[in-house]
Amino acid sequence: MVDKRIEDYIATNKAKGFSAGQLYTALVNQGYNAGQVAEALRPHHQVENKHHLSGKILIFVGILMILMVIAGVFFVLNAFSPVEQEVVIGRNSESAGVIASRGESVVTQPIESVIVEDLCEGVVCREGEQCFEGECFRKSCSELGGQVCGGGSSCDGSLKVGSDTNLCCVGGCIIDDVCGDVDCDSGEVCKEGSCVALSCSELKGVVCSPEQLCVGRLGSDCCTSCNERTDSCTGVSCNSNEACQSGQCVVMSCSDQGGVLCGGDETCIDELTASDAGVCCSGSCEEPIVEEESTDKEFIVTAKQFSFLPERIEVNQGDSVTLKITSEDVDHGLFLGEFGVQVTLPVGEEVVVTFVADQVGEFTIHCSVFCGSGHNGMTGTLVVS
Ligand SMILES: [Cu+2]
Repeated sequence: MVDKRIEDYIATNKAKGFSAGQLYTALVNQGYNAGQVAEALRPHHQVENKHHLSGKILIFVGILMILMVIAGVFFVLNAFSPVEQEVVIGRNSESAGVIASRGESVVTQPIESVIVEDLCEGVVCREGEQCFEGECFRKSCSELGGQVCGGGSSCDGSLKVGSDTNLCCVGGCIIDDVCGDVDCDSGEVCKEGSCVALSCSELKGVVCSPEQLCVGRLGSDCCTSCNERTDSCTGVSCNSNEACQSGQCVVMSCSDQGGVLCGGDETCIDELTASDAGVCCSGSCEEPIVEEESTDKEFIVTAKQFSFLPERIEVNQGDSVTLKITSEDVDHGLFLGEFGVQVTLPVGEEVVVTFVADQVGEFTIHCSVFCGSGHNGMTGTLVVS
């Protein structure tokens, strides 16, 4: 039981603003039992503690608000700084790529998956091919520095094997020359594919009158120059290979006729007339043509995933080579650019192709129709010796 005086003292002085600690010290100093004083002060002390507690909560809330203000300032500053983008690249760039824009959250992948996987490391492609994601593909013609020659033009340089088009020309295209293979006689010129006789003025000659002597015949009635006949030859008519001398027709020399004499075993391409020294040629003389020894060679070739059989074909230069190719399983193609061979091979159908092996060397035969995973390795070899 607490002393009534202690309670009165506390009630009186509490109202004056003394704290529980001060009241305790005063009452104990006055000789009151410390236990009773403490007992009487306990309710007041708890109230004070509550007051202390709410003060601490206020300080805590204050600090919390200051921190929130700092965080807010930091956020605003961050919002106006450049945004870093993170790009994740994997094997399939369409699905694996992530580009973060401002305000979006990015799910960061583990470091290992961010590293670009180099599937081409260690992959060795053939000439004209490049590695992409671990597989070799033929380069496009433009990547090979060439161009595909269109209709009316042909390749002036060499055809590059390995282009995706198979007909890639390195060295430029030239307009096809329709006179390229036309061989005209002397006194003629090729115009748009056919031979046309040159006019006398084009031959830088003159046409002599019947009263004149033709000197240096360039054509049937075209001469280098004309001489006036002597009186004795007036009215004398000679053959075209003759000239009148002192009233007589004399066979002219070959050079006077505007021709040449072929020597040795040369062949006269265009015989003019008999001259004083033998057969006079109006055109040029040709070395005798020695026929190249050529043989027809035929090969039965089978195409199947992923090889040509026989894998190696050996011929001699000049041989006319015929390949009879049949695909056994799926559609294939056969490309041999150096000899202009490019055929598709529908399955089960024999395709015959003939070409002249006019170059010496080893040439790779490619499959030109995509036929599966081993397509790029489907090759054969043509050896021309
Ligand atoms: Cu193929």
